Amino acid sequence: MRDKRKVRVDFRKNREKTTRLGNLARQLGNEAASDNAHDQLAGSERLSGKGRLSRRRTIIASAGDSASGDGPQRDIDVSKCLTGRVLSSAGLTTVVRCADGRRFECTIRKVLRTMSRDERNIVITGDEVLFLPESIDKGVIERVNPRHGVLARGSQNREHILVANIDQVAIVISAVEPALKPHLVDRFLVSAAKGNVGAIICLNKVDLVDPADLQMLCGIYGQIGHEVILLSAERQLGLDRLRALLRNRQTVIAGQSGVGKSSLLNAIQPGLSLRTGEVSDWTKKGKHTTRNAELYELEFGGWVVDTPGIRQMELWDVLPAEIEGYFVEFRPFVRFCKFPNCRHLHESGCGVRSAAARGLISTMRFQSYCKLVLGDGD
Ligand SMILES: Nc1nc2c(ncn2[C@@H]2O[C@H](COP(=O)(O)OP(=O)(O)OP(=O)(O)O)[C@@H](O)[C@H]2O)c(=O)[nH]1
Ligand SMILES: [Mg+2]
Ligand SMILES: [Zn+2]
Repeated sequence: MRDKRKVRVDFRKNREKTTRLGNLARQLGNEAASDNAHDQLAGSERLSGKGRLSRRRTIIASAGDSASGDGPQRDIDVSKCLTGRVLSSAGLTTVVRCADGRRFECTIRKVLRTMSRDERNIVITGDEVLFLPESIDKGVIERVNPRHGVLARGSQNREHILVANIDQVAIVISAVEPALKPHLVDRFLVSAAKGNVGAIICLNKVDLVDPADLQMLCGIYGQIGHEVILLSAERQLGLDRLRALLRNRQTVIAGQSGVGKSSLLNAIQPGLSLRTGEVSDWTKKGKHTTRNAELYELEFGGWVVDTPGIRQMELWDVLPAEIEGYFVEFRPFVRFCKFPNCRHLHESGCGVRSAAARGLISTMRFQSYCKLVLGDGD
């Protein structure tokens, strides 16, 4: 038996709540939840944050049974609930799929929102939830099971969990259009390691370049233990390798807009028929065609989450001193640093910097590290 205890939770005023949710629904309806729109939503949420919390209420919860690590969980009648996986969660509607294939459009029990520290991450794609069915295809989510394997980032000074319960992230970058941003890859790698998920690197649109130009990049990431696949969704190159790496695993496909994330998924499983969009002629950037993170079952085994393009991958909850640990190739050289608390930036007698200067560590990776520690943009 778990310890039962009473928990005091903040309770928001109904009227204010409805107004905000109205805005949320409208915004999601109009410009949808592109990365940008998400960020704007986060901004407006912040304004209406804690200041409006007014009443408190007491609920019964079990100790040591925390909702996605976020605090106590409310006791519910589990026997009346079904378990399912969140396929997508946008605005007020969450689509949940049971193991037998039935789908339910669910709302979220209000008290879950009340208990949550952060509105944005209450229920996210990939979550395993318990919900109370109300009709053949409608229900109410009562509980979110603890998450493992998450990909998260910081956005507007808050955590934004992109997806939950995954084994690996496939970081998609494109050889050209939009231009390659190695620094973004390094940010994804840190975030993946922090979230306890593996990472593979998918270099798409190789049909547009001479593959020889990509060798250095493949070498850098290959050497630090990541699988790098050269792909072309257009010419159907590298797809068998990609399928093999996704088979029977839970993978999130992530990267900038326009790199071809949805195109690659369509290429490995044409039945998905995901919407894809051109890269703008003018800005050479993608147009945020995919609007929500959505989970799909792969016919050859496994699950994938297609996600909206990400412009910025701000790290969340990673201390500058921690970053060094995520650059695995630095490890052999750290012990040569003169100062035990060396940050490997401008300190004298730095083993890591001298290794970079001698070409033992990639300059590109070393620069990424410096940018991350100094908190430099993109
Ligand atoms: N030449 C070439 N073009 C490609 C390839 N893969 C995708 N594209 C094109 O790139 C554009 C963007 O593709 P999407 O699949 O929509 O990109 P995405 O990463 O899903 O973008 P968002 O959903 O906006 O994040 C489309 O015009 C695709 O036709 C490829 O291998 N080669
Ligand atoms: Mg897409
Ligand atoms: Zn050092």
